[in-house]
Amino acid sequence: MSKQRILSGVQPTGNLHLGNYLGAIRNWVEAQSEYDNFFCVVDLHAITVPHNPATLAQDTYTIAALYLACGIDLQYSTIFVQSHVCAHSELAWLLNCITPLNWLERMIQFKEKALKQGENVSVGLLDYPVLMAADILLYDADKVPVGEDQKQHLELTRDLVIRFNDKFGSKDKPILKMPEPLIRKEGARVMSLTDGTNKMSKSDPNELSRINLLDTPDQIAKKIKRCKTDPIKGLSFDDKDRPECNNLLTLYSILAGKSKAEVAVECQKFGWGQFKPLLTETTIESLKPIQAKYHELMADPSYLNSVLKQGQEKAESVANQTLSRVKNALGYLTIN
Ligand code: ATP
Ligand code: LTN
Repeated sequence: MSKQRILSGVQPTGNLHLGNYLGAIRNWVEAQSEYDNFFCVVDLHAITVPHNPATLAQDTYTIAALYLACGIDLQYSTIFVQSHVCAHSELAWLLNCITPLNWLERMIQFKEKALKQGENVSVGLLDYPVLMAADILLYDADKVPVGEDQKQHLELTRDLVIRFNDKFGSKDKPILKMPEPLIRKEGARVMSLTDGTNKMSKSDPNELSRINLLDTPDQIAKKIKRCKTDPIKGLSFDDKDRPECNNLLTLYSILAGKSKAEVAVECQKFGWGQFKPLLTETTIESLKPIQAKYHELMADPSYLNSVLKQGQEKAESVANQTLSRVKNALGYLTIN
């Protein structure tokens, strides 16, 4: 039997942080041998908020290199850049025309990001989930591994599949494949270091709120030293009044590869003065191999170029077939 297909992506909108790693990429890496995987750098999504043209290309390279540095293996996975495969934009347009406007207006991420943009909200920001649906559906993905924040977008994708297949397919001949979200419990929502009730995010203007995968040991030490804590003695998980404590213990547990129960026992009598150096050391050590591999890859742009070129070809061959299927179902004229 052929393997199930996975598709996921990250936007080149800044440095990858521990939330992106633990919520998404680490899970891609762990499961990759069981699936046929497509991982894209979603650069079309990156311009849905104001962006800097001078850094977009470099940021795209960085994310692709980090995929490899985190352990994405080309034996199992294809890495490509979203804008290199035109079918993404084209399918997004076709899906736009069957998407009710009010489905998009109620997306939480849209509402949150629109609030931050003030006057300057683009149509692209509203349309973001439709482009994401196109990314997923072009590859007939079975599973989409993402962090908790993307759950609503996956639900919209699933609603679009039902709507499209109802209108243009038949029960025994669905045009689009129904994808499932793959959201791991641990690490699905890493919180900000400066506010345990907000998710860690690339777009938070406060650098101290996140640990980036490429942070130096000094930066990591500084951020953990300054991170928000509480005055309660002893450390424990799952106390609703201690979101920061839960977040930092969770980070430690995942990065140290220890179970929650082990960490609960180890840290129950700790004060922050004892715990913070431990978390600092663990974080620095777990990021070291990723950083070393990243710098090695960035020193050889021709290799990275060839990876992305091959990725483009492989992605195109799958995506174009789906696009033709969709266009046929919609009744478009074809000429040979
Ligand atoms: P932005 O702040 O620009 O929206 P982001 O930090 O949310 O960016 P994305 O590129 O939107 O990052 O997300 C890439 C992947 O990382 C997605 O699967 C997303 O669910 C996951 N992710 C992002 N932030 C977190 C977080 N704090 N905890 C767990 N997973 C996260
Ligand atoms: N919206 C996602 C990024 C993204 C994505 C995708 C994830 C764009 N297209 C397709 C999974 C599958 C985010 O993490 N902000």
